[in-house]
Amino acid sequence: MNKKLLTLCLIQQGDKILLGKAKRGKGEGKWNGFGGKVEEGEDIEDAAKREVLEECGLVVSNLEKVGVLDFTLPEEEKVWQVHIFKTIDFSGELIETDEMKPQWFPADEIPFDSMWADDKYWFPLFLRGKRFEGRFVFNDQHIIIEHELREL
Ligand code: 6U4
Repeated sequence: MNKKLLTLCLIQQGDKILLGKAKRGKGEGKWNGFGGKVEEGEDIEDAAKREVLEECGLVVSNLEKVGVLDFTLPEEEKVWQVHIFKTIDFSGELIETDEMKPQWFPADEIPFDSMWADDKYWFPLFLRGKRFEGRFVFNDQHIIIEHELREL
């Protein structure tokens, strides 16, 4: 496998989306959904659930697969393939962890300027309930130099 598999889970309640401000990793300081690396032999959806629990204390179920995006990043040998899920089903107590500071955002107040640069391309599709796939190539200034995005 020449790709690194990652998950990203977006939790929705009414017109609000739960995001977390990352405290470490490549996305440090950015708002994003919850997620991380899929472990060797782990089911992708199970990895998505595990990461949500680890990062914000919630137990999620009924995940819906909404998108797959490939990212080419400088100084990363492997393409990052991010599997994006959405759910409205969650339980447990929302907590801040050493990885993420969670906060609910109204759908029309998503903080795109403090998110990964690709999010402003695909998030509108997600918010309209669409499924999508695509790929983005970043340069070392975190700028997108090439991209494709397709609604499914
Ligand atoms: P873990 O497993 O948390 O150690 P790590 O390799 O540190 O993973 P991290 O935390 O830097 O990765 O970032 C992974 C998280 O960010 C995943 O939820 C996937 C998500 N992600 C990565 N690139 C993204 C991008 N361009 N746009 C986006 N989310 C991205 O919206």
